[in-house]
Amino acid sequence: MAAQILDGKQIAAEVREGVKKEVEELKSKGIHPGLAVVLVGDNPASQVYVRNKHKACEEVGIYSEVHRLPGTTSQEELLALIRKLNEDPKLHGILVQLPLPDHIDEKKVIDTIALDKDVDGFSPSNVGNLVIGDKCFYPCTPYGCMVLLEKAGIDPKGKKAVVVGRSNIVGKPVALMLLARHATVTICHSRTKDLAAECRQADILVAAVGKPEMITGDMIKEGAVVIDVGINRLDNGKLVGDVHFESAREKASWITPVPGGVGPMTIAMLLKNTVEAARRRC
Ligand code: NAP
Ligand code: LUD
Repeated sequence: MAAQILDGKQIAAEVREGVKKEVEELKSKGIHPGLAVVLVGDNPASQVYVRNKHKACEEVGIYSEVHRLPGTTSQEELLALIRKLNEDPKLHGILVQLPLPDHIDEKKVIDTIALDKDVDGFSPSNVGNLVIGDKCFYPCTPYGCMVLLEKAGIDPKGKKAVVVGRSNIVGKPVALMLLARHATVTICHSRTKDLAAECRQADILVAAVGKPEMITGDMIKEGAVVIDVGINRLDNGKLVGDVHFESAREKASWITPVPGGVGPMTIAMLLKNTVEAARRRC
């Protein structure tokens, strides 16, 4: 039986509607949530994502400013801008779009963002709080994955979750969030011995690898829920995930499409975190 589609585009629209109401409520109390997005260089995908983040803010009434800096910007110039944004009371969130040019130390940049404005949730303290289950910002993409599961009515409790990928921005945090929801979690990576066997154990499979269509239907347990985080642009311009959609769909009970799955959720959860940051300030 073909899986049901977990429609990220639709669910993201619902999240944005909720955020819009929260923004109105905050504005009635005299608080206008604000976000700064910083883009360094001219990575075409980043340009699309940043434009969409700005548009999404405008739609829900969040004040948004985009700082577009040339790829030749020095690390010190970038850090100086972040320090200025840290001090700006109009701004509740600051996001520096990744990847950064090679000459800039990503860690230094993330460390410079004020903790209470780290709406990406990438700072070491925030991640530490996520690990110990303390109050924190959930990184937007993993947060989006969790909301997708919730909207499909899937409770991770007691289920076997397999996460393919261990990056700091997706794999590790999504594994921690699944663990916090009482799943039994396995994290796979490039040195995992038998990836297919690990994946076949999964009731919930999260793919965050960056390899087009590498997870195929034969690697999926009958009835599994498949969350495809991957965004890969093929030479012919087509956008595909890390999961081979057609074959996986025959096995899964639920599956996210690419595009229209996790991507739009990432942007919606950024809005949610920005409102949360504004709420915490008051
Ligand atoms: P990343 O930093 O490149 O991490 C990739 C992970 O996959 C690494 O942990 C790597 O293992 C693992 N891996 C690579 N080849 C593998 C293999 N053959 N078998 C098993 N594991 C393998 O990537 P990322 O930033 O997490 O992003 C992953 C994908 O998600 C990309 O397509 C990216 O564009 C997409 N993405 C989408 C969103 C969204 O909003 N939808 C957000 C962020 C990222 P090692 O650690 O051993 O190297
Ligand atoms: N850096 C992110 N870098 C890349 N897809 C995103 C993303 C929207 N600091 C920082 O925004 O959270 C971040 N914080 N990321 N990403 C990836 C990652 C970052 C990826 C995809 C989309 C944000 C998105 O809207 C659409 C979809 O999947 O339907 C497709 C858009 C297209 O390319 O056509």
